Amino acid sequence: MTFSGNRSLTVVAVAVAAVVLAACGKKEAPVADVQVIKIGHVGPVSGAIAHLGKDNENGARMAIEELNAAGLKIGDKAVKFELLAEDDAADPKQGTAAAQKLVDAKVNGVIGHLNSGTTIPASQIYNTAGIPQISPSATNPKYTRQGYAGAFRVVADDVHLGGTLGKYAVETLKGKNIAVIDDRTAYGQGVAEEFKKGATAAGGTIVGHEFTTDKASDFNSILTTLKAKKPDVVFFGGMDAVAGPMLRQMKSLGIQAKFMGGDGICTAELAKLAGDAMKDEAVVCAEAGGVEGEQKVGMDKFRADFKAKYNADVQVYAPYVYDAVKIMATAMVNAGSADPAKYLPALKSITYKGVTGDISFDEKGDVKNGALTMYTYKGGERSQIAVVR
Ligand code: ABU
Repeated sequence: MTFSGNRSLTVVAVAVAAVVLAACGKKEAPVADVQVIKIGHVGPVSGAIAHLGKDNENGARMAIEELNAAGLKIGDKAVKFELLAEDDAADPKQGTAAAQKLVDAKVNGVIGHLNSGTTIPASQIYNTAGIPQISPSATNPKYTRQGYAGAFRVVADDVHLGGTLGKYAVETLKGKNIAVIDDRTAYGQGVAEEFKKGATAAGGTIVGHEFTTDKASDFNSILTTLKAKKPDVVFFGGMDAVAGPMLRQMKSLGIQAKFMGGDGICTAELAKLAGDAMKDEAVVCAEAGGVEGEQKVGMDKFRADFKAKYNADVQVYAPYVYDAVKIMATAMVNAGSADPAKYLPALKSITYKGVTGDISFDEKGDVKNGALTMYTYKGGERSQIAVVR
């Protein structure tokens, strides 16, 4: 597709009828043209994973506030960034409705959505409208494989994530008989299939694959079926809101297997959702990004600042959203324009040092050299195992 739209900035001629009170009397300040740059953000801030949507949205808010405090200029104009935050409730239909609303509002760019199942259908709408989109967390590979010039992602995809976890299940956890469950969403299904490929290639045997939904709360039937196959590892492709109750029911049924999942379960909240069903080091998951060495200083500071500001721990992806907003703004500054057609080339070629690491994009729009961070849980807290590439 081409980005032909000559989207004019929402240039709000803010007639700053500012009155300067000087010692000698009142003087009119010069009229200032302030460009309002609209950044859309979409995630589920209602429903079962609202805690994750709020985490992402707060990451965006933090970045926007800092950009405005920095008093940026784009070209020779002072700018003010405005966040247009929409709720898609992790539902594909609500996702496309939110996307259309942002297009109608003439946003200059979009950060989101959180879920693959909403990001992929929404990306078609942004692409048609010529609006660049950076997803901070959708990991289904299809998102950046549709040939859309304006689709970017700052995290690794499910091929990397699922494949690495599958290999880990066999080579490190010594899993031989491996059971799989997925929630049939674009994310859950995709990451489970990649996990199976990775586990099988490493010599593991998939003894069963059962299915649930992203709204289910009763897993007794599928867990009973899988228990009969004596798995030593159970992998779940889905989100933490389902994984928590699933872990509780595994405990009730006496299933001793290690529990694994992708980034969707790898949250601060999972330990609370699972309660006493989560034994130390019995759960292994991976975030689709990560930093090591000196870069940890910036990430640690971000986490501390975030906690101080929102009185909440980072769940998973707030730092990635924060970086995504700053990357989009940096591309606008570099291009001297917030017109999508003008700043898109600067976004494609960006090199950016963020709190989540060094970010640049490959020809598809995926982050180059994406990392994964493997975690387990100890004492109800996420505990890092290793950063792998
Ligand atoms: N990547 C995990 C959660 C978001 C998604 O891809 O659906």
